[in-house]
Amino acid sequence: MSIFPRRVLVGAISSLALAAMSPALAQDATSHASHEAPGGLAPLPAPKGAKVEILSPRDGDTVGREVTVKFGISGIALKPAGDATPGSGHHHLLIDVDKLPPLDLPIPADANHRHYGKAQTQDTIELTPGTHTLQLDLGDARHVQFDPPIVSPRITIHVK
Ligand SMILES: [Cu+2]
Repeated sequence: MSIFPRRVLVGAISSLALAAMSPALAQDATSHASHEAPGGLAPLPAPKGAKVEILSPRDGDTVGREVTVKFGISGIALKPAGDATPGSGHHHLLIDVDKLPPLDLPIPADANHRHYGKAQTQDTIELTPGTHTLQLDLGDARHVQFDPPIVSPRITIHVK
């Protein structure tokens, strides 16, 4: 005599009703009624022929850790930040920046985006050994880039 194990067929799987009680977020959204783009600053048109250029160092140069960068400008006036003379701007040095910042916002001010709001035409910066890129980017009185941006070629330098 053998006892056959009885097969238990589970015919139906009862669904688990997870009663998730999500607390209602009572957030007031009325302040978003007149929503604007985060930047919203209109870039000024770049004067025809306006140019900026890194006069030194030169592309491909090997330099020491302290590097004096000389800024060239033509076809547009150099003015301090805050001076809204039409057709003028001030230099910004972009260090190791691959992509230009948004056009409708002031250029960020940080270690990689240096402002020369006193209309300086050069700066001595300190870099770590290795390869770095430098690029000039002109900004208007509000530190906003032009449209199209007035930028120098991006140069690569090697720091010993
Ligand atoms: Cu600036």
